[in-house]
Amino acid sequence: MMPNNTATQQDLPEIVNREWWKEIIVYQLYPRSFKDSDGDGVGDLKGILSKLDYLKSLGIGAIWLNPIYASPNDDNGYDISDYYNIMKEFGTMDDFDALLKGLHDCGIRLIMDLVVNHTSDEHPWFVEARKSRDNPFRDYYHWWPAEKGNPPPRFSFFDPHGSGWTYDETTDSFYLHIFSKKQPDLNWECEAVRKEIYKMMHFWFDKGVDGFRLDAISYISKDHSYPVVNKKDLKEKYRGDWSYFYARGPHLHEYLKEMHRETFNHYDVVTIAEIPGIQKNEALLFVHADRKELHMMYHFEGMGIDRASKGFKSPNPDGYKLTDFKRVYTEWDHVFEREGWGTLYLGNHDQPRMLTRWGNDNPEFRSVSAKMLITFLLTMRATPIFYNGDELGMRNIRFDKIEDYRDVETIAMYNYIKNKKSSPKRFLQDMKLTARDNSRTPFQWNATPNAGFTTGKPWITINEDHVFVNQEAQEADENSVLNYFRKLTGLRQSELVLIYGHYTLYDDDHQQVYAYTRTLGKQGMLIILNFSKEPVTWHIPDPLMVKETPLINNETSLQFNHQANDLTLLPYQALIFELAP
Ligand code: ISL
Repeated sequence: MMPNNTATQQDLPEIVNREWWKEIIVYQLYPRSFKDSDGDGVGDLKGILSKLDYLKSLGIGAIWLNPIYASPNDDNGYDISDYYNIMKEFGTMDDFDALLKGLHDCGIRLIMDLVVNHTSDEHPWFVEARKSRDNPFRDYYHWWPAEKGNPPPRFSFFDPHGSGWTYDETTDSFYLHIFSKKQPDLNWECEAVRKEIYKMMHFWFDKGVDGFRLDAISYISKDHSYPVVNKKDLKEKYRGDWSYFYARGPHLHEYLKEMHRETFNHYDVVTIAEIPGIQKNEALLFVHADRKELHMMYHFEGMGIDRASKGFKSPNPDGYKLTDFKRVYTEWDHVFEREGWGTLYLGNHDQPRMLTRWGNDNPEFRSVSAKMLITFLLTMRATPIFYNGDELGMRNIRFDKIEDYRDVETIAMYNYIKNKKSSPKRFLQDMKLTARDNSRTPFQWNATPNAGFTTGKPWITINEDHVFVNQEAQEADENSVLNYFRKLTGLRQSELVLIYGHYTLYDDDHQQVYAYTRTLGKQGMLIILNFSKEPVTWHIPDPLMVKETPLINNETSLQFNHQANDLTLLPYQALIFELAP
């Protein structure tokens, strides 16, 4: 959906290079947990199709669909065994074609999630490759012959022993897997691999898909000498980030250019690249239009500011500082000030629920803080990527026991800690806040026992709070988070200033208030967000002048002393004012 604003490029000289993918709101849909149509407890494509009206009502421009290809599901579809088929639990290719058509008929584009750094160990390429050292597919993967001794250690978060190499007896060799041992890494140095991947990309583009979210794409090129990683360097120079040794290999940009030339270049499509560990000064290497590589990417810097310096995904006991939050998103805005284009997210299938993490999921503040976070996401200068369920204000489930978890990462790390003879008590406590399964619980459609998600036994426990947090109840309530979300998507779609307008931060060291303007030509908006549970009085900085009544207020009241230009914000209050001309 393009903004219905009729302004043209000529009217808006400040806007460079309008593109549809800069103007959409992306809705990330986790198919396993969205809607089950056949009662097997797992969401599926027909389920999504049955909810088209709902999707259309959201005002979104595209869906990023998590992987739906054939997969043994070691990592919920991020282990693909056949790129040309649909996962059995999710349905058939006919279902896919119907879904694609259904979405397009509603004006919603479809961005597929594609994993090309690795395949499943059940992919026929790997099944062949492991048969013998001279198998024609051997070179498709990374091997270390055992006669050379043990390979230089590589860490895997998805392995109970933490090892990124697994020994394979048949050929007396180790193979590399950055993720679980059922996810062997593809060897991109092998030309045949690259050709196969491009061929497969054409298959999906020819069907009409509108782009790919490219999983862990910076990992595809590696240093094939597998240098020994010096622990001190890893800690001090690379802040413990293993991605420096897995990712950004010597041929990365060469491959991305080739990929662009061979595939994206032939279609009107978009790519959203996941680039763990990316630094600001590297970003434009990936997404500067002139480089003809990728279109957009997402970074992880914001996801680190609430973490403790030690422990696996341990949260900082004091939460996060708003000043850090503002700094990260402001600096990333500046990266794309003139070239490239950013994305923005506060949660996804790899992160806990945004409400629990960045807002406040206590009943008293849940609705208002969810709306405040929505306001932030939909008013920044970057394509917002919104995770399903956040439009209802869904929150972390906070499992007590390891048996409740389904995620390969959480289970592997639990066993890793036990294998190290440490107590997993602290780990389980931390996971309540940070585990990925917190965001993977089923979508809450209504208050019935399985939340309207399935008639069978759900693959993962449904949050008990669905009795009061669900879509049906929120449809009926004009002040619901859901209806607020719709109001904001509508506003973003109708105001180019919210998409392309220049971003200016005010009061960067204020600990409670995040305030910024977006300006384009003569038009301007001031966004004021109280990120705290305390009320706060905030002075609108000179010389800014706003219109008397706000365009958006997530509360029912407003305390505005016009004479003094002071606002007293309620906890988590969010306001959008038009600037007075
Ligand atoms: O989720 C993470 C750690 O908890 C990330 O480090 C994540 O592993 C990394 O961002 C890569 O993520 C992607 O590839 C993984 C898959 O498990 C994730 O779901 C996916 O987003 C392996 O394919």
